[in-house]
Amino acid sequence: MRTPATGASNRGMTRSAIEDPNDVPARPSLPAGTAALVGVLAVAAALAAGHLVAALVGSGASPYLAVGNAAIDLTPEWLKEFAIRTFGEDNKLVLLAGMAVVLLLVAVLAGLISRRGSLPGTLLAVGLGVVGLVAVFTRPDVGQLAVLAPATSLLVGVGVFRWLHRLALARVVAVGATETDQALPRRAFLRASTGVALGAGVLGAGGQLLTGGSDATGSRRALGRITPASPAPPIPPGADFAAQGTPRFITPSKDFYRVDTALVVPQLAAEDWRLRVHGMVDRELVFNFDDVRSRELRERTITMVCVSNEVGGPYISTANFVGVPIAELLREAGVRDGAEQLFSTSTDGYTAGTDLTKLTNEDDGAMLAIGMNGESLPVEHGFPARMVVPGLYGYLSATKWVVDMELTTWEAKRPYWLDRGWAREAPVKTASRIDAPGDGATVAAGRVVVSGIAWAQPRGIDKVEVRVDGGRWLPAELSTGVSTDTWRMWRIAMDLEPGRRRVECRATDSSGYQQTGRRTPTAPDGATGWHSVTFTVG
Ligand SMILES: Nc1nc2c(c(=O)[nH]1)N[C@H]1C(S)=C(S)[C@@H](COP(=O)(O)O)O[C@H]1N2
Ligand SMILES: [Mo]
Repeated sequence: MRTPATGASNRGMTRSAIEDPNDVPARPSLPAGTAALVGVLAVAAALAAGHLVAALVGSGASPYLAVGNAAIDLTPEWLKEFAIRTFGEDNKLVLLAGMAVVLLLVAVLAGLISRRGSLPGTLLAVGLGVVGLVAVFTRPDVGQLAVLAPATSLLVGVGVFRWLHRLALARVVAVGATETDQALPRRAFLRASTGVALGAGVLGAGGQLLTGGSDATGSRRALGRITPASPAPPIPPGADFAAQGTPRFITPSKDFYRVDTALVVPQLAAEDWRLRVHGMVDRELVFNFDDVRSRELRERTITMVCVSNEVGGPYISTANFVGVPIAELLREAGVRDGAEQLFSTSTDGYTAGTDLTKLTNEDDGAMLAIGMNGESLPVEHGFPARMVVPGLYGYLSATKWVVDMELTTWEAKRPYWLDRGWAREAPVKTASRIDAPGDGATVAAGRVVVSGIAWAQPRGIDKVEVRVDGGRWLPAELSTGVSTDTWRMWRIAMDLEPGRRRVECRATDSSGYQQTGRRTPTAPDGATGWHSVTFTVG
């Protein structure tokens, strides 16, 4: 009978027969470490070369980033939600790091399966190259030249792999030869592998430098301040309770939440930007940046919130946006009967579909924004131009780096998130959050000030109530109202019993609707439920 043990001993015998020092091995074999090194160096060289070429033909062409972007688009919704929940705004860094680990493993594998001959690893390298090619080819934001980058990666990867493999094998074959005959191949391999490592570093860094010193940052700096003809009313004192732990009323741009699918922030210079308005319109329009900037610019204070914001979550911020009403642009284009959505496209291929009824009335405040908090839009918030629509979650209204607006029907065009489990229409839900005390905090006994935010754009907040340990709801004090398009802060001083206390809050909007306590997840159209925090009164 054959057992695992006998099988093992059989193999053991076979091997010792081959390795008999008196036998000349039929084919030389690379040590595992050397084989792995060859694989890793080849992949590093491939990536670096591709990255450099991508810097010349458009950063979306970088095979590594293109694969990452494709991964984002292909990731199932639950995993994306999990990544956002777990890693917050670092989720893309985690993805890139995860890809690096996978690539490293594949590179090591390519080496290890090629210890005797370079063919298996070559095939794996070609496979990897094809993945890069397909990823770049299917990016919506790159030109035709873009395939040069992954093609370079493929050629360099395969070439370097075979070259180093040959040198490494020559070194192995030389073992057993005389001292001087050994030294030559060993030095050749050493020199080649060091050269590849250094070369990859230089090419990769060069590519990074070329993309990093991007057009957008320089272009943005050159624009200076964006000054509106009609500024937003000044924020009154008492609009926030920052001293008691709420956010400041206007979120500094650097702290403004950021959510998008872009692995590298799209780089679009204002000089190169065009916005095309077309589809079901009487007149197709094309704007450049100066066309927009020289119009009568308005400023509006708007609170934006992400549909992925969990109950109590951080994806909400407020800014002074400067731009032109979308209603004005649509009036000039002349929207035809039958148009239902404004289908907007970003330079990186992201799309959103906004219900036209939210855009045609100028007073509703939907804008094509080119400024934020007195400056041009920060690059990561959509420079040179984005949409902002008060009262709608960002995913279906707030397209950043927007370059195209098509008037069309729901039937004709399907925006990005629609096929990924999110609703076609999603007005902002009435909601509230407790900011202080923090969950798990310990506060001194006596008077405790509980504070937070509430929002219900564009209806506005009328009331916020707080209760302790499931007791009676007590009304909180509201901050000075600014606009129904913005959040509102609240606070309440309470005498709390020592021990662990659980506090909840709920808001009522100006339509009289009271925030539901029913907990629902963020998909498909925004989470509901009361936020609660538990802390210790000590
Ligand atoms: N081009 C582009 N625009 C986009 C997105 C995106 O992924 N790509 N995400 C949207 C989502 S989901 C939200 S909530 C807002 C966030 O805008 P912010 O990053 O400026 O806060 O942008 C919207 N606009
Ligand atoms: Mo969002």
